[in-house]
Amino acid sequence: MSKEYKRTLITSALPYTNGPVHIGHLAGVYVPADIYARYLRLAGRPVTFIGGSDEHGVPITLKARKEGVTPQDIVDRYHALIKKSFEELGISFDIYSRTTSKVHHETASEFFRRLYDKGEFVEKSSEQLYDPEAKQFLADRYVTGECPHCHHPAAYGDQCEACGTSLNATDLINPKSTITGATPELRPTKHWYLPLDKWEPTLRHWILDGHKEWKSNVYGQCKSWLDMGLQPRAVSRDLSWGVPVPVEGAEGKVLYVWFDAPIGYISNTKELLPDTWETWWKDPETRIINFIGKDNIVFHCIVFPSMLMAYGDNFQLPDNVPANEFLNLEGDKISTSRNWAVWLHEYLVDFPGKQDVLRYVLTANAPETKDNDFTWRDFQARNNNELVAILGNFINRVVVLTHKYYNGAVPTPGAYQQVDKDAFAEMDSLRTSLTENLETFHFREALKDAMAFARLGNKYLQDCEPWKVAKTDSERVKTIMYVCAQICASIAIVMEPFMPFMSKRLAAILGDFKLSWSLIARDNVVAPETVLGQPELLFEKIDDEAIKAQTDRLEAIKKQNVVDAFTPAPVAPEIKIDDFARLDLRVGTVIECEAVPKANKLLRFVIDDGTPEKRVIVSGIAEHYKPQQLLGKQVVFIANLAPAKIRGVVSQGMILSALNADGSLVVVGPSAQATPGAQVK
Ligand code: B3M
Ligand code: ZN
Repeated sequence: MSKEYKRTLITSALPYTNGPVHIGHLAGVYVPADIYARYLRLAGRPVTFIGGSDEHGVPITLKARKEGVTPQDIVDRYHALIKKSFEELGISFDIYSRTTSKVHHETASEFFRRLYDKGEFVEKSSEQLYDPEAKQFLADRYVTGECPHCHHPAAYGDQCEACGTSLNATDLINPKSTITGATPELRPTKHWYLPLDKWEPTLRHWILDGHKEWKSNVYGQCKSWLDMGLQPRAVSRDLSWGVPVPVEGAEGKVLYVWFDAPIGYISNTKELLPDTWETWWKDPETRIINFIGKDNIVFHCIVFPSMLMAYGDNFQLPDNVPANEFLNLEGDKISTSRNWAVWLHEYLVDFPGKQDVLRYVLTANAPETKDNDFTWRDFQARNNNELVAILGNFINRVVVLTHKYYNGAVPTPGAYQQVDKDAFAEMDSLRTSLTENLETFHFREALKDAMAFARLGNKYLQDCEPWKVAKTDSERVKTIMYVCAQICASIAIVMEPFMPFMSKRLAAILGDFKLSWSLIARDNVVAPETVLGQPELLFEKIDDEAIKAQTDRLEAIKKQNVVDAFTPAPVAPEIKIDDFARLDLRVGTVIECEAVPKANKLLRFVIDDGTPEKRVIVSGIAEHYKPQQLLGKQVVFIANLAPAKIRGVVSQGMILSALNADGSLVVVGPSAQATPGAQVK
């Protein structure tokens, strides 16, 4: 931060209300934004923390159509769910509003209108896919068809989920509208474009020269966008859900969701502070910080700033955009559509009262500089080995000992020895490092510094050994326990941004002092005679069973996803009836079955094929069937397959089976009893 600011406006990306929020959103955006907001408040610096739901866009209309409800129903459902779960996690928004609000519609509409009136847009016609039956233009997501790359039969107009290729709807083979099934046709449509190229020199100077301190992932992305050269970008869409384009001749058109959503930050500030909102947006002494995920960088660093500059009127650009990378889950990309996520609202039910644990783990493991992985094992280990064993343990020892020696009343200290002075000095230097890390958005490092206060406390106790000293020097014990109470007080403060629930409980135990950043490492924050609350466990161990329930759930989802993703293999080249007639398929009854020694995949069958000789067939299905499982069952086999020697056994044919989507295998047999040796035609 190069200059002194009077106030900080913190925004956090507005989540789409087409689903609940998950740990990826939390680690990337909301937990860091909340840490920063809480830190500034403790430091006594004016701050407004803006949140809200992004309720427009195509995915919401698609979800509504799929469920047979209105888009409004969808956004009402998820806005309520998201808002409530954020509250429960302690995300301390000053406002959490929504882009369907009246204030927002008016604000976004006025914003567009002003740019339009100032001549900041260019109007352009282009050809787009149109559904002649539904009589509407189709967003890419509303078109499906065959993927031109992998020939998956149901690729979307913007992407094939089978092979991952990005597509244009017009690339699809045999495209169909998902609304009516009709074949779309190309029709011209008019849209408004914001010429980003006009702002390129200003953006270049502002970011590349002026903000070298931005995180390298953010700076790097901006630089590569700018180096590629900016193009005009359409800011309207043919869609019925959104903020209507407020000009004549724009029926059936709405503002592009990425045009209206960032204006939501402004609308929500307006709703919170109807009289003073402009100070938070237009005064150069306001510092604006946008917390976002990496997929939002271009919109926050290029598009929205261009919109603000086009609007003029002294709107301030962000001073920093600390975007995070992505969090993965158990080694796989988090995905709403594949249900591969830990959902916040479910976590809150499965781990009641453990909001701080999630906040802690997501911060300790935050994807600040690269993508990172959340695993339930790591979650358990961090809780048990760090929160319980280091932090909870120190506080518990202090409270228990103070009750044991002094009925809970903090004793009056005597003169300090070197070890006591060292403890304060060390806390002081930790405070410097902690503050520096928070100021520069290095929250993982900041959390390490905060935990170092607890480590320091444990070490102090271990070095001073009050339980031994008590036998010889009761006055010295008073000083030790007094210093311990001061360390606990510093812990309550430094942990507040990260774990506000435990911090509140700890402050209550310490006599409910008012938390303030200026009190870190200070003496006499908890005064002598203060009676400490009863010992309580601030953290509890999380057992293997709770973790297994979560990993089992993920395992089941993974299996389900494989089944859902199944598409039948392409049909083999056509054959003639004569080709089929050469194949001699028959029914037989299994009369013996045993494992083939030293071959873990093979079973040796003796089949009653209606002949006195019977028939031996070796089949590679031992991973799917135990030998006795198929005894007495009827199977279909190829009778005229040339015999082959497999592991020393001559196999006279092949048993037919089907491979299921989930990888399991079933042997094929007749639907009712058949005569052994009967031909299958
Ligand atoms: N809703 C995209 C997202 O959740 C979008 C953010 C808007 S911030 C103005 O990734
Ligand atoms: Zn494909």
